[in-house]
Amino acid sequence: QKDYKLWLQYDKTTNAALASEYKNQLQGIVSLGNSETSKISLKELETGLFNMLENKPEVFPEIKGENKIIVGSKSSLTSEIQKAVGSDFDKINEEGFIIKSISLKNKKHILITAKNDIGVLYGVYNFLRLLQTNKSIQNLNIIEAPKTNIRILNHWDNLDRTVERGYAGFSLWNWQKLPDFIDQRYIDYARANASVGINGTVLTNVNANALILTPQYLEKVEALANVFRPYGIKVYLTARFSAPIEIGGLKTADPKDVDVANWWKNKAAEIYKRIPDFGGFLVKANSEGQPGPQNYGRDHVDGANMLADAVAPFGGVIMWRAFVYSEHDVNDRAKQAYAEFQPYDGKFKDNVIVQVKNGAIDFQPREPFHPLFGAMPKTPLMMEFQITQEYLGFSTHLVYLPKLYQEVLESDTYQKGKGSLVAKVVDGTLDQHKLTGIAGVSNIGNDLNWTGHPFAQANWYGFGRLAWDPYLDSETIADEWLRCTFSNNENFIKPIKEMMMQSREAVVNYMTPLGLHHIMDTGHHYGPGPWVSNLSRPEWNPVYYHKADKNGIGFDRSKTGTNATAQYASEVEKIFDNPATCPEKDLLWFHHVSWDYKLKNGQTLWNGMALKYQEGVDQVKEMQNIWNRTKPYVDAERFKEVEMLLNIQYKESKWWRDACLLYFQQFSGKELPKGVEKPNETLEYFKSLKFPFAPGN
Ligand code: BDP
Repeated sequence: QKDYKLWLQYDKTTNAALASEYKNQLQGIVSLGNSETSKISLKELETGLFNMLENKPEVFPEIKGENKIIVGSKSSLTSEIQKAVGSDFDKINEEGFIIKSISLKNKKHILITAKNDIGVLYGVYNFLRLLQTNKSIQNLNIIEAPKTNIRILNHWDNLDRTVERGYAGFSLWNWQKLPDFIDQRYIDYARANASVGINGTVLTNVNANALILTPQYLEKVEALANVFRPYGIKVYLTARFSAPIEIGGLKTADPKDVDVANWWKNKAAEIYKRIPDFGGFLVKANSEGQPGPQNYGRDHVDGANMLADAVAPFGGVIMWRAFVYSEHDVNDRAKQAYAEFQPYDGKFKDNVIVQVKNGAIDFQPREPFHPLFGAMPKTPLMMEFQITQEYLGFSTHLVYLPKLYQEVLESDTYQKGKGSLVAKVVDGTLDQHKLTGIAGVSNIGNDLNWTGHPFAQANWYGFGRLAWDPYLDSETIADEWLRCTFSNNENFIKPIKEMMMQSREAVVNYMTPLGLHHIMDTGHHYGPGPWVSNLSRPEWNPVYYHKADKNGIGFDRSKTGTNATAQYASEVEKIFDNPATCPEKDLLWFHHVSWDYKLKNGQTLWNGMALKYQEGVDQVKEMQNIWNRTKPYVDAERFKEVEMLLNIQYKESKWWRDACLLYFQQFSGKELPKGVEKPNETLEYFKSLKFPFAPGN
């Protein structure tokens, strides 16, 4: 099955001129290392070249003749080759690589090298990508290194193999058969991650189960760690804060209690004995009912630092999440993480990194960047993106997320003046932090195609690429991914790339245009539910977020409202605070404006909003048209899959448009403007739809 192979299709190079250039320059492999990782590098090169060029490359133990591809880390290179590399090694870090056309005794070769074997493997994938994307391999001089240290997937996988917010089947981890049964998928998973530079995986849900820390499960975790290690991937676990009580037999989990601290120290020692390169813990504490230090009158710093001490002797890291909001302060949920965490700046131990979601609410189709970015200069902060599409149509809607990621990463926090991009917080350059990272909540399950939607593979791929380099352009990434996954044919690439690039704006338009947010139906977040108002916690209700009434719509977070805008640097605050300067895409996030409010295009807010909903639907229709024209360039199976999924997306986009407009119309009291299709159903009908078995709950 083609889509199992992800972006590692290694299809035959059909361009004859290029194929002969490649064959000419790649007359065999010289492989200099013999670690497990080196063997993977060699095998990958052999597989890639064999498939793309259709002849099995010969492998040599040493350099003979010319036009060889030489692979090996620095220490395996002869002094002559080292000389050819010159000072390039100084330009890369421990995971970086060099791909270079070199000349040895007047013979040309291509060298892939790095300080370590894992860098060589990254170099191999990068090199194969050149061929996959039909680039020239003459006069190569590529020097690359990842810009962040921790490039990690967060699996929200439960021990019973259900996946919270997972829409691609069950968890990959078969805990029952581990450690003895090593599913080939574990290896293929590691390979796919390594190919985009992902170097960590949190195996378990942030809503954690303490059982994972018992010997019975640690043995299984160890088996996975052994599989992932040669691919440069470290294993991390979520730590349930109350584990000392639940599995340790203690009466408390108070972080200031000596027995508790010792329990965690011993637990860490036990884990590191099995898994010497264990990455550390990800912790969700005192958030949405999870236990934490506040249960004992302590704070996040106490909790994080206690765990940090436990893993510090082994080089472990604590990723402590800032996703907190409490039912006791319902004035504005968007303000709470900042209010709680910002004062802790500088108080965490060196091996703690605070993990912050991209926006202040929760992975919405669009959110302004989280105000914590840039606001805790003395604390390493890592980005948390969601790859799984909890609020963006599950794995049914085609939404290219790197566009969203890029929008956040290139936002300017102004915390140190103009140019203080979120990306600079994330890569540590803004405040000179060594510990850096990007996390992505995984969209992977045991579906044959891994991610449910063939195009959701692009979100996994693109996440990895941006974690490696947060400054990459999402369009470049889409181009790469399409070529590696489908075809190099321009007749395919051009329209489909455009389709991907507009897909994110389409979902914003048909779900939550102009800064609306969190109006999905309740619990499962499937479909529209702007009317929901009966949940126990006010800030779980969509009505709390849109605040529609006779006077208008939107959440006033400006000075006249909750003053959330004051959490941003003054330059940003000023822009967001004034409806006239606030970007219209964020208007209703920050302002409650009247139905007659004039938008920049001259439309009233009501008309403009209705037209945006319609535009979203039209965009999906256009995506269908574009896809249908590519039939000649795609294998029948993937063509059909995407065709069917786009049909569902189209239906659901209309559902969103109609349900939301009918609901909001009750308040605006206005007719739909010309150009917006009339709903075929009533509001009552939409309200009556119930989905108790929606996936991912
Ligand atoms: C929300 C999800 C919930 C997660 C929570 C989190 O609805 O399932 O547990 O975030 O990130 O988006 O902890």
